[in-house]
Amino acid sequence: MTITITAFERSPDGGRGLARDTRVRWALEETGQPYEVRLVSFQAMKEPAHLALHPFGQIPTYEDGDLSLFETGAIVFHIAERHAGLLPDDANARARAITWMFAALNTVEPPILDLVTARVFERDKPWAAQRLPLVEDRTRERLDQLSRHLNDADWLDGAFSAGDLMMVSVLLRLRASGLLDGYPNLSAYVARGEARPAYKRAFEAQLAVATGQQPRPAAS
Ligand code: GTB
Repeated sequence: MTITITAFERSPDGGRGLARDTRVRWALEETGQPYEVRLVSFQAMKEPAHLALHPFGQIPTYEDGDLSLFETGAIVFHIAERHAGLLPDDANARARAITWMFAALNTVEPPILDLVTARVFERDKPWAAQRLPLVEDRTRERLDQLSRHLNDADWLDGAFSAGDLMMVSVLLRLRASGLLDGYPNLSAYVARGEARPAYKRAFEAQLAVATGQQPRPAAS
C-alpha cells in the first residue's frame, strides 16, 4: 500500500515550500518511502471526505492502508518510528531527538507563527505598529536561546534527526522577516537542512505542484 499525503492544490506560498506538507515530504524522502500526493482545494478541505481525515479541515494528512493521521508532529514521528533514518537507535539519544521535535513545535514555532500573523495578516490593523515589536522580541528570545544551544554544532544533538527536520522546517518560516539573519549559526543550520538531498527532493516535489508540473485533479 503506497503512502498518500494531502497538500494544497494551490499553496498560498506559490511553491516556497512553507506549507506543512513539505516537512512530511522531507521525512518520507529521508527514510526512502515512496508516496503519492492528493491535492486538495480550500473548499474540499472543509468537506466531509477530507474532514473525516482531518477534523480541523487542514493539510497535510497521511494515509497508509488502514491508518490515517493528521498533525505534522504526529506524522513525522510515525514515519521516524517506522523507518530508519530519522531517530537514533540509542534509547536516550532517541528520547532527546523526540524532545527536539516537541521543542520545535511547542516552544519555537508558536512565536514564529505569531510573527507571521503580525507581519502578514495584521499589518493593516491600527495597533500593528505597537504589536509587531513585541512579537519580534518574543521570537528573538527563542532564537537567542536556540542559537546558544546550537553554538557551533551542525545539528541539535549529534547526528541529524527528526528533531532537526522539524526545527529547520519551523525556522524556514522566519526567512521573509529577516530575523534569522541576526543569527549566523542558525542561518547556517537552516542552510545545512536545505542542502540535504532529501530536503531538495521534497522541495522540488512541492514546487512542481505550484508550477503545474504535477497534474492537478480534474475537478475539486
Ligand atoms: N498543526 C497543524 C500541523 O502541524 O499539521 C497545522 C496544519 C496547518 O496549519 N495547515 C495549513 C492549512 O491547512 C497549511 S500549512 N491551512 C488551511 C486552513 O486552515 O484552512 C500552514 C501554511 C499556510 C500557508 C503558508 N504560506 O502561504 O506561506 C505557509 C504555511
